[in-house]
Amino acid sequence: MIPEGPIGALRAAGHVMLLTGAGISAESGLATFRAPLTGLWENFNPMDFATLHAFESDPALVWGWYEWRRMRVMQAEPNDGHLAITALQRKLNGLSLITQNVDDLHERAGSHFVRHLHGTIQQPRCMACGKAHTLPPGIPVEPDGGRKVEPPRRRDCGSLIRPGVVWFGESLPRKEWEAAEQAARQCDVFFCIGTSGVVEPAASLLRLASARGAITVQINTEDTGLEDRVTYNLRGPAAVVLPELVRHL
Ligand code: BJW
Repeated sequence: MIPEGPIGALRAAGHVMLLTGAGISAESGLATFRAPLTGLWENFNPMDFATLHAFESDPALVWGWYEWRRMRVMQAEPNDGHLAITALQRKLNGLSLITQNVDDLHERAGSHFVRHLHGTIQQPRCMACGKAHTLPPGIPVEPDGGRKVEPPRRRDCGSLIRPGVVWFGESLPRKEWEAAEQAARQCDVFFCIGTSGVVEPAASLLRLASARGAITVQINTEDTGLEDRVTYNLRGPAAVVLPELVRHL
């Protein structure tokens, strides 16, 4: 049961911002990062897989892990949460969709102008010049997250190709970040959906929106510690709560 508050806020809003995290893709079968037992960081130390130092130390280990994750993304389908966001985007005039996710499930659900703060797993790039590298078509075949795979090299300069994601200690893509900050400053309603809110600077967007007077709404299956900071806390899976919210509009 959705309370009247967030429904009324959405109806009245001129500009709505959605910040999504791994939880929105959980019901598509993609692991989140910090869930007890099943989270990626429960089973793989982020310092061994999600830093530039890790890639430079053992490129095949890190590339193999991202190929395994890319395979999982390509096999996954958007869920009712992604689809509800697309419906929301069609219903409302001003909606900024900012995601921390590296998957493309928002796009495959039909959403437009998705801002990826932490990059995208389908768009690796050259280590030396940053130029995008096109991967061969088809789903990579990787049996698990532990197999090493040598990363490709650029033909012309021989430089290594790296995953197109943002690792710890790296800056976020400037244009994406500026767009996210601007949306957080301007929005009337801010939703954080399926994110633990622990990774900076993405987590600061809620504080920014809140400081600017936006109504803030959290959708999450668990407590995150943000409950006292948001105006409304909607407990439940995004794939259930979001379609219900859209139905009420
Ligand atoms: C459901 C659900 C369902 C489940 N329905 N909900 C200030 C203070 C402290 C530290 C820092 C700071 N500023 C910077 C830092 C360092 C660092 C950081 O934040 N560290 C903290 C973790 C301590 N940040 C950075 O390094 C960032 N860069 C940066 O700041 O650059 C400037 C700089 C440069 C040099 C030095 C210092 C600063 C970059 C961060 C990059 C994060 N990268 C990752 C990996 C991306 C690639 C990959 O996919 O492998 O991004 S880490 C990982 O966490 C991934 C995610 O996008 C990100 C956020 O995770 P998310 O989405 O919230 O997932 P979970 O698992 O945490 O939560 C899921 C939630 O869903 C849970 O709450 C569930 O309950 C819920 N859920 N099922 C609804 N069905």
